[in-house]
Amino acid sequence: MRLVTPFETSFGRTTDRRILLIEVEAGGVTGWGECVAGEGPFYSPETVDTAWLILENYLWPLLKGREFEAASEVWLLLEPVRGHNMAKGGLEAALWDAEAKQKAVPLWRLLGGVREEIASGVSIGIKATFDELLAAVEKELSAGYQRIKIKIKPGQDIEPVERLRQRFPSIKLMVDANSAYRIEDAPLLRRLEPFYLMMIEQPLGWDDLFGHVALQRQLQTPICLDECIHSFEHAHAAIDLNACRIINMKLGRVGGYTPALAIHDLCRAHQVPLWCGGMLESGIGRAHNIALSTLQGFSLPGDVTASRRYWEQDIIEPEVEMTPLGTIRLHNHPGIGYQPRQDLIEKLAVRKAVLS
Ligand code: OSB
Ligand code: MG
Repeated sequence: MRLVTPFETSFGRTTDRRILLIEVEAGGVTGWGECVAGEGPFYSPETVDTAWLILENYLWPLLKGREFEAASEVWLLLEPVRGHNMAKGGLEAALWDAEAKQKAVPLWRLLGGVREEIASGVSIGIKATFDELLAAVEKELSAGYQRIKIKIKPGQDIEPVERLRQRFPSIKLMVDANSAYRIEDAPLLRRLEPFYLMMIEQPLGWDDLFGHVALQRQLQTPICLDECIHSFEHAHAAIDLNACRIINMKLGRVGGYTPALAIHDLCRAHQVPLWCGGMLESGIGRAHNIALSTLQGFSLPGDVTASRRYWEQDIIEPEVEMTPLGTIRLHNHPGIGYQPRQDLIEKLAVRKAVLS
């Protein structure tokens, strides 16, 4: 699927997405999930191709013919496979959708969600010029989005933030570095402090908890971890060691709803604010992110936005829409609450495997 606008981060530029969807038949109903792995191993070690291989050769055989009462049991069944969280997360999420449909309840209610409307923010990629960035920010603010996140990298950091802050003194503003800096850059990152950012997301190495502990000690601005949080144990360590003050939750990065719910409860117990991240998902992954964002602990606006920001035509019906107040309203249909458009999915599909 071609993105409406290419998306650039410190680790690369994405123009087209290759999206791996998982459709499961369980207990007489059909559930849908999306594996959020990227095209290359640049955000995390997984890719859409490794996920395909792991799903087919290792995850599916663990579930084949197994009886289970609830999707919450699936995470443990998949435990023999180490890592490959995005492959697991897509499969596990599809089974949660199936369970909700079987019980004829919206997935967000099955999960224990409490919000009928979630707050929406945007993630804006790195632009060639400041004028382009400014135009993008103005567009999103006038659409009503509640907070602006811009991607930064060395050489495109202090100046764009300073100029945006001058122009918009009172918006909720944050940056995401996607691991582009090293601890030696602490003095540079401290130059962001005067701009009272909500947070700096994942400044250091994708697996570097220790570095973030050292950096957070030198910063007033909260660090938010994204890439580093790939399990309950990493979330626990990050919180206990003060490696961050805020956590970005991604269903795929942690391996599905079961670990996401455990991390959610941990964050609530420690009063660590959470928000839901995004991975340039199609409508199916987007619908799951919306359901997850209804949990009590998701107290900050997430990177969960309307379909039209990404796609000319999304693969769900209806598409995800935002209210003028920068929120997304939940549906009360069973499961994820949006219908996959099978005709369009069929037309876009380049590869298909049926496992039984
Ligand atoms: O770091 O949050 C990130 C997109 C792809 C990979 C990593 C990230 C992102 C985004 C975009 O920031 C979030 C979205 O709008 O889907
Ligand atoms: Mg991020």
